[in-house]
Amino acid sequence: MKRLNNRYVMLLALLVIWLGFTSPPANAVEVYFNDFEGTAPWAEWSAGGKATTPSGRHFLGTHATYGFGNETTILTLTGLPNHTQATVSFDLYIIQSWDGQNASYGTDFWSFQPQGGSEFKTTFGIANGPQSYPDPYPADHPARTGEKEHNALGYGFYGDSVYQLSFTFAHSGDLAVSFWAAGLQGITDESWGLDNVKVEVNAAAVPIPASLFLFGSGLLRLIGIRRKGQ
Ligand SMILES: [Ca+2]
Ligand SMILES: [Ca+2]
Repeated sequence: MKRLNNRYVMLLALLVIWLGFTSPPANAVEVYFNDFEGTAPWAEWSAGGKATTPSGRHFLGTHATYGFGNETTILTLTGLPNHTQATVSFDLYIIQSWDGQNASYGTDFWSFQPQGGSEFKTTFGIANGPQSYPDPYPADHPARTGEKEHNALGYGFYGDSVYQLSFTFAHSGDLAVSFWAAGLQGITDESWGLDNVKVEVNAAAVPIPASLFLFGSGLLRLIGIRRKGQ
């Protein structure tokens, strides 16, 4: 009886190890990350090179210090694993005297949109408000609502905000997402940039192979026979 118990435990342990090695991968798979600390150019971006904040952080933008103005950049990724959903996360730098939908100095729009998907269009304010973020435009919130960092980037003219944004959407195939701003005053007055851009997809679960079921049922049958024979 003792021998059977030992064999039973050993077979069960083998089964657990086998299942452990062949179980489906975690749902979210990181397929892209860029903190823009490396060497430009980055061909996956339609516009933007290495920009540097006064505090010394490197980020994506077309202007060396200010990033982007009233411009669009598109991130394109190909050869992704099969998936049905994507998540794009990033830090958004809102730089200097943005005015939200202030009647005199706005409206300062910023937008994110996956190709073929719905647009998230909002406004940000630093010098003036109200701003729409964290909701889509139009909505009224005080300037800087939801910022993650306050004047951390070292800009002089009204300062800066860092926001952490994340969008999850139904998606398959190649990925193209656009980021743009419109309505801004001059580049030394109001600008923006991207940092720590991460893309994750929910890679399809790997089906458990039929041979594994046969192996498992074989083990159980073996245990059953031995037990009966005892
Ligand atoms: Ca960076
Ligand atoms: Ca403005």
